[in-house]
Amino acid sequence: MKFKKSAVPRLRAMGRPRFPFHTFATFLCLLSFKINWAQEQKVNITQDSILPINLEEVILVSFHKRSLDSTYIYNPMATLDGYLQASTKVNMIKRGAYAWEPVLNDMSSERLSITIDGMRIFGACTDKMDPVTSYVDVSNLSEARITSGQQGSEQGNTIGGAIDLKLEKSNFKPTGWTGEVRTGGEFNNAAMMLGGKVDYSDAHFYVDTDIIYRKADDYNAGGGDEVSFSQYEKYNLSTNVGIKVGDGKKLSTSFIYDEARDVGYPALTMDVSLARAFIGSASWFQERLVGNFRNWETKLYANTITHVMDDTERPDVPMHMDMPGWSDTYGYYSQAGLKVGNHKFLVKWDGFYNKSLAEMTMYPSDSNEKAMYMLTWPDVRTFNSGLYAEDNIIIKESTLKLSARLAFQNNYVASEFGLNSLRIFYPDMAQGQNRFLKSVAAQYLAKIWELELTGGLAYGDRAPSVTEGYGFYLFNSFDNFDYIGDPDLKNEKSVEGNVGLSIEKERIKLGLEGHYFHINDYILGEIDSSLSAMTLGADGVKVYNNLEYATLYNATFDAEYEFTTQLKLSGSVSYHRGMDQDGRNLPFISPLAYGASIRYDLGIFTGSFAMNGAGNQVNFNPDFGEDETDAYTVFSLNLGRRFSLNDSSFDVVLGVDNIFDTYYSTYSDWKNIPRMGRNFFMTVSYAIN
Ligand SMILES: [Cu+2]
Repeated sequence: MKFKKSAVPRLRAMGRPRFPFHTFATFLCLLSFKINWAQEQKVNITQDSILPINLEEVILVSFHKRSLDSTYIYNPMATLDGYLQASTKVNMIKRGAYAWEPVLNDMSSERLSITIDGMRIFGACTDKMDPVTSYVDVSNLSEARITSGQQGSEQGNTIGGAIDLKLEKSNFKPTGWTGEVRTGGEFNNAAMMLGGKVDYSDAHFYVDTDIIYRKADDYNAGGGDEVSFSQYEKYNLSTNVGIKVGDGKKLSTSFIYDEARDVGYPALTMDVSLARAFIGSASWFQERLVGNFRNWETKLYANTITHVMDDTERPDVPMHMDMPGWSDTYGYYSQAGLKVGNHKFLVKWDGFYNKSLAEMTMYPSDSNEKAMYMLTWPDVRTFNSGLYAEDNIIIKESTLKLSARLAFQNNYVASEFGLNSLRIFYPDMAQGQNRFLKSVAAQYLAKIWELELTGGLAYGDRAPSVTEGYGFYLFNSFDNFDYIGDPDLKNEKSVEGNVGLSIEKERIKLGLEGHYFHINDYILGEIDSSLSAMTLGADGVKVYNNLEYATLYNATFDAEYEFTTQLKLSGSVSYHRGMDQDGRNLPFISPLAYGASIRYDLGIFTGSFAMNGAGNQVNFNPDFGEDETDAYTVFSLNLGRRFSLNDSSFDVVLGVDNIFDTYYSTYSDWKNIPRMGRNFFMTVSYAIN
């Protein structure tokens, strides 16, 4: 179960288990159909006669929104991690107060496709300290689109699903100049946030700029104990420019600079002195292409990440280490839509080239001994290019969506030194390697009276990640083993099915949803007792290998009751399970989780009271450092007030998370680091329209 320390977005009608209902926020859970092919356009669920078919959740992330309508409240303090955690589908693995790692269908980074406006980007940390989501801020975004399993294959090869973070753009709206400043604070960890934006937009041109600064000290767990090394500091600035070149033709660019410094990771043995990203793109859009093709969009992009780990602040380090990492990605995509009769097609061609390099230098405490140098990611070049197509077929009151992706991937170890190091274990290892990746999916949705039924079947595969294929003595502090990759791993192949059922009748909404994955050649580290660890104090070495298969499934039930349009009660419960072919538990599988909230929204005044919790983690795996995490339940409360002036507005939000100062940790807290104790927060924002 998740809970977050910061003021977070939350609140939606159909709540859910790991739902941190405890903050002010909002989100909108929509089963939405992609009507607009163009990247900038928002999903429109009302206009088309077609039923929604993607089991897609759209979380409104933007805090620039003015209106406190029934589905939207904003809390300027919320982090992107907080928003994602508020999602019904996403969990977050925490190693500290910053840079949580998203989990979808009990699968994380290497099994997901996480993109920023369709751009591929890869973290530069061998220890997963910098998920893609840590390189953007709420101030950059308008929404996060979450799709499950192969429904996410539009964004790239994936097993668990996709999260696409949409940048916020004025997009030629006739708003003229607008601006906003916002600030907020949290008492538990003396966190502060200061942000602002200035936008100009008219029918032919727009420019958006925003900037945000966040800083936090160590937080206190429930009961008052300080969690050392949980501080962080972050800056982010971004700008988007768009020019209308002619009728239906647009040129747009976006740029994000993100830098975090002095980030503590209490659950790990090292911290981060610098995590920095430059993320840029240029795109061309035109409404008409040849024939009946419409909404043609082509984007070129590049991003570069620098990640520097630091153990100099830690006491009693047995051996000091320097561990910098770099990840550069260059990519493109070009897509267009086509409507013929009751068919709606989308065709997309995409590709990226990534360069991942990470070093480790170990300095023995005896300064007469030589420092040891190795490449933990041996300058691995990944080239991936694929073709994606989907067809949405409308048949009376139902919709069938068929989709497929075929991609080619090449991996190449560019460092001779790194290659020779890996050849100690794999003497016949080739320097380069080609793979073909495939995905096919069918998703059906039908509406019968008030009942909405959906079901899907899909197949997809993925190549091993850089870590799984080429990692060299990567220490995992959770299970205390060094990990080594295997370049000859087979692709992981998933067969999945999903079913959903929802009823909406007058004031009641009920929903039931289930996902099942049978994954052949599931990649997991296994102990190789013939090898000895490099890291002092480690228990041994694990090598990534293909299990025969693994099965993962989850089911969620949620319900909502509307007393009046202003007062809503919602709740949910979810069950998750993940096992290998021998019935052995997989690591990081959620226990039973639940949540409920009551929410009041009168436009100028809003309030909510929420509860969430989880049962005992009965199905844990000690081989991966897990133990039985205890059950818990936490509560939160918040209140918001909007003051409207002439052409500006002023918002104040007050709240308290973890009201009873409960000491707890969840199954996804690295090494059981406790979550934040009672936390009062307050945010203030002022916007000029
Ligand atoms: Cu790191």
